[in-house]
Amino acid sequence: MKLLLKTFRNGLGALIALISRLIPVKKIKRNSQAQEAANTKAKNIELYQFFACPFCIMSRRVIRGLNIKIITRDAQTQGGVYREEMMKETGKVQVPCLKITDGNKVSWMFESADIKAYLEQEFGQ
Ligand SMILES: N[C@@H](CCC(=O)N[C@@H](CS)C(=O)NCC(=O)O)C(=O)O
Repeated sequence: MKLLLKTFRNGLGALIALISRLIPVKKIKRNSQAQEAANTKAKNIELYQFFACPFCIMSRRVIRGLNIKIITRDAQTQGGVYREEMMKETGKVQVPCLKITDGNKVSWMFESADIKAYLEQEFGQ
């Protein structure tokens, strides 16, 4: 029963993720210099996520709207390198989560609302 529910939830999430990809997002426009600066800054950020998690789908839409490329890391696969890393570094697996690298300093940000606010502050206009 539990497995059935999990399968249903994942299937529904995957469907929502695919539909979300089909629905266009209004993207911020920048001049080429500003876009280059945003791209460079975005290289320091990684999104730890599950493909079909609704909160992750929302975060990915925010990222698309901000017109930046952020590397996504699969934290779902049991025993996977990114799931293990997240567990080791933060003590839990909760997605979405941003890993922000600033020189030698690494910080982890949970909560989709906080992630949205942070990204909009860093990359919004
Ligand atoms: N309040 C959180 C909720 C995030 C959440 O519930 N994430 C679920 C996936 S949808 C999770 O990380 N579950 C951990 C797991 O399944 O191991 C947010 O808005 O980011």
